[in-house]
Amino acid sequence: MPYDNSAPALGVGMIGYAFMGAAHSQGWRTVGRVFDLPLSPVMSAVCGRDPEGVKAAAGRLGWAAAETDWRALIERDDVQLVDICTPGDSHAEIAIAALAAGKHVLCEKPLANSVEEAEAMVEAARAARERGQLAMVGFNYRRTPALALARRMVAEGRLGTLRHVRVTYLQDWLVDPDFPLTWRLRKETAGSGALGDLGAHAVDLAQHLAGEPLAGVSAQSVTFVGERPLLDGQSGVRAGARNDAPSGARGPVTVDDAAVFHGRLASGAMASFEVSRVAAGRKNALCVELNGTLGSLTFDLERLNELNFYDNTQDPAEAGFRRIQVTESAHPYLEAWWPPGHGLGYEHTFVHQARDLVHAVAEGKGPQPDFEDGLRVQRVLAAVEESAEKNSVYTPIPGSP
Ligand code: SOE
Repeated sequence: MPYDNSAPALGVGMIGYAFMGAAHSQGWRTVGRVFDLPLSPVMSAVCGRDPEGVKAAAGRLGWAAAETDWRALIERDDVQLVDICTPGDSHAEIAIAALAAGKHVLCEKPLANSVEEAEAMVEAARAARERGQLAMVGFNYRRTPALALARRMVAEGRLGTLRHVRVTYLQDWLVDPDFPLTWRLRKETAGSGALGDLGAHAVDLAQHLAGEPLAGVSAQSVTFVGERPLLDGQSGVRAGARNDAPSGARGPVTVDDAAVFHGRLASGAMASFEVSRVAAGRKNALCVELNGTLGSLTFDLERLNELNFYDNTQDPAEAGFRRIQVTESAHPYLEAWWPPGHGLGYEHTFVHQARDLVHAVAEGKGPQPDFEDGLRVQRVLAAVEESAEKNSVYTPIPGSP
């Protein structure tokens, strides 16, 4: 959808239009209206297999045209950047083809369904980088202002030497045993369950906030509900959607419902993780805690405009956690938004992601997180699966110190 911005156009084509596609569309629709950008994103075309569905989505989400074949979308002259919002089993094929077609790529997380696919994507991104193309993976939570502030504080040494990084990411949309067998519950489409869906964010954030990789892990994972109602035709639906027409038949769930794992970061700090989609009452509870020799930080996505800081250099008589309201123009991304004190939400992380990617394309550098970051996470996910299969045997992460 065009808007008044005199900067040169950057044509965007998006593949997939369910939950993540809607979130990315929100980012592309809004970014040029809030931030001053060196390029003006134009929502050229969206792609999906169902002709009626994709046409309706184009209208609803603000895309100028609809395609039903992703190969046609990546060949379009009005598309310079391909945004991949499909299930993980098609990420590698689409991203590699889009890079070969000379396009920049934004790919949803987790980067792929296997380490091998992620390695091939990194290879393709490296070759494309030589030609000036960029490839980014969508770990959007890095761009929550409070977590961007946390990253800044850790990098400035406000926490001293890190001792603990603790990340839990809990949801409850699979508590109901009759929730249908969507693509997110099948290994061949999603790669893994809560692990790839939520654990990918948790691992990326731990490594990003600490500024160092995990060296290895010991893990347990579990599938509590082994069979779920089949969907008619087994088409995927957005997370949270209910099956209105259950056929009565059930099929096997082939991914985890929950996983718990721990390990050490390269510096020796302890890192621990718990991810679940069956934690009743936890809706989108991504909680992060960092403890260092000079202080601690805590964050909860369900209160995303707040960051709690314990400064261990304070007078002990007055020491205590201080709640920083991350709503001020001094905070990351917030100068462009509302007057002081007015908070942001989930969707703003996608606007910030689009902002940073547009800058990276214009400046020809970055963007972070790139496909190498995505591969680093993928290796951790694979190590977690391997360790869990071997009943928690410590599993080193290849390539980590
Ligand atoms: C579903 O569990 C989901 O939408 C994830 O796939 C997203 O990455 C996360 O941001 C919210 O939960």
